[in-house]
Amino acid sequence: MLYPMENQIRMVSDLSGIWEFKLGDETEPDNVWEGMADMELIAVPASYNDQKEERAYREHYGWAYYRRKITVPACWQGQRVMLRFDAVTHQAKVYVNGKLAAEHKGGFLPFEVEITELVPAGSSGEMAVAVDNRVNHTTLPVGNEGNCAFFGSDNPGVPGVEAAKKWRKPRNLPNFDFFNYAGINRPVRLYTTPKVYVEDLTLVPEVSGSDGVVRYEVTTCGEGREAVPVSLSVVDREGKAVARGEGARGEIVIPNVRLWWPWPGEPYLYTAVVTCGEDRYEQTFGVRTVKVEGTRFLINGKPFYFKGFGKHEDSVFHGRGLDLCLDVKDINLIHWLHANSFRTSHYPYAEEMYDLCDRAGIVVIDETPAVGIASVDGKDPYKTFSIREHHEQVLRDLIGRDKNHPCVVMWSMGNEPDTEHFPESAYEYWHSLYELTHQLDPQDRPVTFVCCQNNYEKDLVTRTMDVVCLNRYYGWYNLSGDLDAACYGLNQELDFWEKQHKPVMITEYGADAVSGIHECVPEMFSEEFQVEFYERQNAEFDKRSFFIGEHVWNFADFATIQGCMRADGNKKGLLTRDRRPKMAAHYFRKRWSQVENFWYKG
Ligand code: BDP
Repeated sequence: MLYPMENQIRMVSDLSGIWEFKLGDETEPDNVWEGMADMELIAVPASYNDQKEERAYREHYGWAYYRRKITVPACWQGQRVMLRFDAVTHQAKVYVNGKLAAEHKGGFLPFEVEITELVPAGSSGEMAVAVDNRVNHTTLPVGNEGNCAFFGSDNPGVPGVEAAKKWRKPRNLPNFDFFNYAGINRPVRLYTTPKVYVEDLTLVPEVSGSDGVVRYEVTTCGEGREAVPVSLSVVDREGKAVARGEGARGEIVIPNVRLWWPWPGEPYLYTAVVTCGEDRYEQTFGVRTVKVEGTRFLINGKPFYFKGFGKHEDSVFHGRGLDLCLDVKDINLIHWLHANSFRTSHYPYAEEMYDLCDRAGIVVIDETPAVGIASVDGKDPYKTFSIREHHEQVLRDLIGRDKNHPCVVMWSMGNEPDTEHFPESAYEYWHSLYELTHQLDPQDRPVTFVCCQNNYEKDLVTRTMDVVCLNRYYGWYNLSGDLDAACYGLNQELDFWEKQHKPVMITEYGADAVSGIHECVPEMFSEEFQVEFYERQNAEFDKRSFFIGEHVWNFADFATIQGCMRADGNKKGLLTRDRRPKMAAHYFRKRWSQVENFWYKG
């Protein structure tokens, strides 16, 4: 789905601002307007959870309602008018003037609906959005039904505890370690297109000698579109047209192409300008190649070493809501740290972030929200969860949204599913999605998923991915505090992976460190331990030629559900939640300044 853009043809009206809001309950709204008295105020875009000092907001379970007036200006007459939501978490029903106009499942990808007839140009309408924040065995991410909390303290079987359960209110029990922030988390916009319009654009850039070769396809829509001429021209950074194609599809050549390189190389961007009759759409793109060859990950034909993090969209007050200032700050911090990449753990991020990464030369592993696919009560999640269809849809929509970004170099289908206890089911599930992902991506980028600490000898899936991505907590969750033993365990495992002849990277490793706790003899939770943890394990990674990258867990501290394993959230950040560096940030800044993007392992 194309990002809504403003240019000399298309108009955009941003609906960010103060909306009206009310918490609902578990019942699906029949007539959403009935619950609309006594509304409160809420900022959009942002999660609702931290906007008011009430447990009901923080721990809400079920539906919530948003309302505002929308106006379509009279000067939009004759245009097609779209209403677009960049992300509503996790499920949405949109009503315009009392009519259900759109429904969407999944909290991290956009959806849109045409409202040209519903709200004619020159008039206003009432819009209500019902949002459901429940996660269960049909949603991605997955929530646990029943009383099995992720970091729970339910003590099954203990009499008093069992008896107390009847007092437990229904609640979200996320099977994932980030706070279940919900609401209208990303912008809502009205935008126009002419009646015959560009619906989609696919760009597949390749390199041939010193030239760039771009295969393109423009999908157009609207009555009479067959007769409307389509063209695409490529404009360089100075605004000069460097290639042109006529027709909805074709192949064009950019002579003496300038490639997109990860920072500190030059992330050169071109703009594809598409016209379709009256309509016009502009899309920036970069020319770069991505390929896995043997145990190497090649960008523009050179072996790349990933230096970076798993991140979260998470900030004070906004929750998971779009915060452009924070995104820019994070990009600058990534440069400050001499990092070159991150994974959008554990869901697709806001579109604006990918644009920033394109421009700033930051490499992205783009992840779906498939997190928490783990066995409950010993049952096979692949047989008991109803997620496959939704997962396929998410992959379609994710690739549809992000396919043209040069920053995206690999797709991650999900994070830490069970691959050990039901290895055959896991293989069947993930391998069919792996094939689908390859089919769906016009650029056919590498595909992976991220595997959790497990019995890697039993796991049949991880070894078949294009890149083996490992989340490992040697020295933290296991062999806690004992870094000698941790390094021994890690090396045993690395010996196993060496024999698989695949590129291997660590996508998570880390230790909680509470900013300000210092020790002469480093122990867990101190800043010194966090540094030592990384120093010791990085020294092992450096010895392995097939090892293509280190992604620290996490870029910054972040909010989680309360539980006996978390004090004010997860503290594995190199930075605090308000982006102050811990000692480990300074350690990595120095290390990564000496680790080149290319040829680090020769
Ligand atoms: C990993 C998860 C990540 C957690 C991390 C942790 O992928 O979401 O936050 O552990 O426990 O297993 O810190």
